[in-house]
Amino acid sequence: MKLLKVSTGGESNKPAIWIDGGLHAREWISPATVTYIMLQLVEFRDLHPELIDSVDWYIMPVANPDGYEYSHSTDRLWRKTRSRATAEQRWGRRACYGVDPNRNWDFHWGEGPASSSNACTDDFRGPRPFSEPETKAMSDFILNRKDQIKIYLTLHSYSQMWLVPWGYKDEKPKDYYDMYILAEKGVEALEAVRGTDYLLGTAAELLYTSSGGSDDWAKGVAGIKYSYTIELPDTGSHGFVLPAHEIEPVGQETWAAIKSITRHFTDA
Ligand code: ING
Ligand code: ZN
Repeated sequence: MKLLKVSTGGESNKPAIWIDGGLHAREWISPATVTYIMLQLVEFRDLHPELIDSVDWYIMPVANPDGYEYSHSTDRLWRKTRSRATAEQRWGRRACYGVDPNRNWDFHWGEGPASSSNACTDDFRGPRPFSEPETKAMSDFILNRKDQIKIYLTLHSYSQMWLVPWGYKDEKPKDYYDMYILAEKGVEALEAVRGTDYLLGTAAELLYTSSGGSDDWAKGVAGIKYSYTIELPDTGSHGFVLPAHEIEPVGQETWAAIKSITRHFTDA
């Protein structure tokens, strides 16, 4: 798995921001948007030097590389990883593949609805938390830097929503207000670019209750206060198969949002 660190070095206690994309294979706008963000951080760093000088960036553009490859070669709408289930994990004779990497994180794993124990479903939670090498590697990396990382962002699609934990239950974290206020800044900056409408709230309230998501783990276990899932465009007319001409505008508006929330940690 490839990870880009963008840093000017120097002090090692600068705030850091983590961004991952492509945890779900078919959500192609996500790796494309993360790539756009990498372009801004590396090639266009002179346009926003303060964001590079005072923050370290950890960026993983393709968090589910086997699934991503499979969605290109064989099944455009593949969601999960590509690990092969054992006979005990599936409910029939057919071979089944893949674990939903956004149900596999070790925080209230397997609780509640929208997370299946059947390996043949799209929301299979896996045989145990962090059964997948992808989620295991990401979580180990993040835990090693949990005090430095101030914002955890994971980009998914689709539905144009800025999701705040919790996803595993209806209640809100006790510092939900702070999380909401920062997210609101991001959404405002995003909407100012070309008027794209985003909804802001918890996954449980806007979509469905489901456990084992990465944002819940980043907040509940790693203790990263500002942890969000961003559901990129659109709202369903193209769904996962967003036309390529949307890559640049989605990149622009998402980057505007990320710049705006990052300033919370750079403007003293
Ligand atoms: N949606 C997310 C999913 O994993 C989500 C929604 C986010 C649920 C965070 C729970 C926590 O189902 C997509 N499109 O993947
Ligand atoms: Zn997703």
